[in-house]
Amino acid sequence: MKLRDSLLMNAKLATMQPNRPWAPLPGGAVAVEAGRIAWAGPLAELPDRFASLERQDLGGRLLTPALIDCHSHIIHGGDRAAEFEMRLLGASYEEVARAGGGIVSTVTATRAASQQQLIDAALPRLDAMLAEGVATVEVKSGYGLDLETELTMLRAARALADLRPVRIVTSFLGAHAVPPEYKDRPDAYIDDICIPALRAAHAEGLVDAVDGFCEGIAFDPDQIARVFDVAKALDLPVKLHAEQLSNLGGAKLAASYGALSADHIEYLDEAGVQAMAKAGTTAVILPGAFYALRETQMPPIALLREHNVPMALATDCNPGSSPMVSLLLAMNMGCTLFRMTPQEALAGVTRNAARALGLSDCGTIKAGNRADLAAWNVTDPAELAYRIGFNPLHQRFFGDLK
Ligand code: DI6
Ligand code: FE
Repeated sequence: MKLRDSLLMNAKLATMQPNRPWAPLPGGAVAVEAGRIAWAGPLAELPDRFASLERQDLGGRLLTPALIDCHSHIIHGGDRAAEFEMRLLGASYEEVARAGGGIVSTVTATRAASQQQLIDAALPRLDAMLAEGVATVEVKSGYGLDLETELTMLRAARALADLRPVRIVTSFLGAHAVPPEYKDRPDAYIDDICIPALRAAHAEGLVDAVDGFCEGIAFDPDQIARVFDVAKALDLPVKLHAEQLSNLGGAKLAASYGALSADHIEYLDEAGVQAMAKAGTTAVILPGAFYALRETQMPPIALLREHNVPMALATDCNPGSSPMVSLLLAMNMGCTLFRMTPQEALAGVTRNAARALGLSDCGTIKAGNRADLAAWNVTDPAELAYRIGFNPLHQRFFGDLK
């Protein structure tokens, strides 16, 4: 529900503020004014000026910040079920891509779709996310790979925020794959299409950040750097799909541009971890892609922890490598596959996910933040990561700022 002026009370608050105890406080209350958190703490300490707010009793339930999916490709045409079958018979993700399938097959389907068809296809995916307490979703372009379709994807992404109570953050991912018409001419694609499309999308206010795919089947670090130079000139933050299938030094490159995040990073080495730590770049861990591709190389969680690199978790919802919409499942996979702690998993879909998007007004329960909150039918917050395929959401609150 939308929340404008209200006092949520009788909640166990997991504020997710850094350096605060993990154990949620019982008897907690959150005062909301004009869609923002005005105050949070024990009800007994409620300042008088909030006493007249209309009260909602949460029955002792856990209250967390609403969840944030900081890496998704929910706007796309078609599906890749046939490729799923090919991969089960033994073909690798790279083999499928090199044979003209993979990302390029989704490009064909996306180009064939209208903006309305892209929106209609994305809404059920978005609704599944919202049903799990998500209030902010990052959405990438990157399945158009021509100027018009890249813009259409981003317009469709922006339109989602008018159709549902959700905050959409966009990333321009023109450097996602080389389209068939530029086969073996990646540099020409970057110059002729990717950079002009970025400029056009930015001029239309469609771009919140610039992303790329730095990989043998996509673009090398020099090509990504040329896109990032333009992003920098436009004053747009960058992020990168890096070290997913091999180590090309993408995370280090991204860090040198002060990237918000480096994502996937299964093949990241210690030098890359150090570069990210120095630049304050968040590690976005995507266990759905690891799982779906039957990857065996694990992201360097212990090194990231050791170097205090903040870790986020996201679905990477896309039709090829991570056909997954559940952020709760991503939390479970982060714990079970990578031994992240349940605390890290919850921070990864709240506080650190906000960081990966460069947002400072969500992801924690504190005064000034948007009143994007989630109430859960659980007693211990570790339950959010522990159950599999079960949705304990009681209610999602979306700050009504208008
Ligand atoms: N890595 C991913 O996980 C998505 N893009 C990328 O660069 C998946 C793209 C796809 O297979 O459709
Ligand atoms: Fe991705």
